[in-house]
Amino acid sequence: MAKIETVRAQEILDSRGFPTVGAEVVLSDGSTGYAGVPSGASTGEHEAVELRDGDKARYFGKGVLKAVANANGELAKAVKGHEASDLSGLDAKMIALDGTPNKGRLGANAILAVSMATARAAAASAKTPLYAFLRQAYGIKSDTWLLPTPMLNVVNGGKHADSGLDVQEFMIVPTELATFADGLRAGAEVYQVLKKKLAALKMTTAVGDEGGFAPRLKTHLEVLEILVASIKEAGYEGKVRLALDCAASEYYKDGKYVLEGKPLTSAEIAEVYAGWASKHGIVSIEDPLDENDWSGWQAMTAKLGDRLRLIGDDLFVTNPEFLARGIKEKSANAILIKLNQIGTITETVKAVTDAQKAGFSTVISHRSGETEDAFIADLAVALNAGAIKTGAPCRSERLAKYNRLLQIEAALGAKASYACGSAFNTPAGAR
Ligand code: 2PG
Ligand code: MG
Repeated sequence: MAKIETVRAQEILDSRGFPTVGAEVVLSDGSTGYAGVPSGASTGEHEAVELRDGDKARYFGKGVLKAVANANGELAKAVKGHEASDLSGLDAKMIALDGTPNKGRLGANAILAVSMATARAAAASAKTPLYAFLRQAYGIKSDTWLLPTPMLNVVNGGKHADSGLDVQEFMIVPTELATFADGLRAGAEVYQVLKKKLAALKMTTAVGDEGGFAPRLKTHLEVLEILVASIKEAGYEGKVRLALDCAASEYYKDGKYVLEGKPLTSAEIAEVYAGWASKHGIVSIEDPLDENDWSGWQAMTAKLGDRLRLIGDDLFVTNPEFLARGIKEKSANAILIKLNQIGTITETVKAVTDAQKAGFSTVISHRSGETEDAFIADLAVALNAGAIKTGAPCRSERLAKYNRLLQIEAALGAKASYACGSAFNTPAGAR
């Protein structure tokens, strides 16, 4: 048993060079834990509040000194003496102290930094790896240790690059490999073949925010075709599939989806997606529609849900309340999970377990602005999430997560199993 003694938060920089919150928690037995909070660009309207200073004289208003002061001040005072292994009690205390529905007073960035750093410190105190500690802390009973299938974002568009592509992310998904290490290797090899192909086409091979390439290809179909060709050339035909994150709220204008310059209704764009999916073996589409287009989502799930995982990111914002509506109305069949959309580990775990109970697939996700923190790798294994999306096999803030999963897989040895296509396993699926 170890109690929280000190919280030491500070302003650090994320992978885009903008400020975010880092925090160290020290326990009464001397154990320490450190965590860095990520930050998104294509943020959902209903996400918990990322508190920024707004002081234009520092970092163009993006400083986080207020959030840091809240962590070192009010939060530190409130959590001092709290039993570190009681993560749900700790999170409940911080939520109550904040007192707003969206963590707007103290900041979700401040609260999450304390939540994550405490989990790390408590795991260290218990001399348990973080993934095992999290499972135990939330009373999750399972003998399976599922290594998540990586969704590697190899072509960046939307708000993450200046490629001119409307769709934000084109991912490769190694669904038919034996181990996580084999899956990652397949992803990395396809990525290198893609790079050569783009170079041969005289396209830029500079990368976007998540380490994927940002070629100025004219159409989305062209991207899909070059990806399929790269998979084939790398020798992974039938073993590596495709997935998209449309982040469609970004191209929803005046009630229409403006794709490649053409305004489409939600029913029309569903046809376009269905065409791409059947031709190119797409297994999932994240945020195919706007975050407030609930009826469109419902219709799309009725139409394509037997063939595709339709993943709610901006739609659900990792919020168990939004998810409950989605389950009831059959608005999607999968959820993207981001700790900082909701702001505590406890609420994040609830979103995952609620989704799993309802038969939804769960994908643990990074943000486009990341740190070297690999917390989500442990979280994915702790919860048997089945899939993780954390960028290209390129740039260390992305690889920190993939490399941590390699380490976990090796440590678990024969106890580990690879999720393969299970998160995408639809009855008439592309598997
Ligand atoms: C997304 C994420 C991560 P951002 O939309 O899924 O890829 O992007 O962090 O910018 O919201
Ligand atoms: Mg998304």
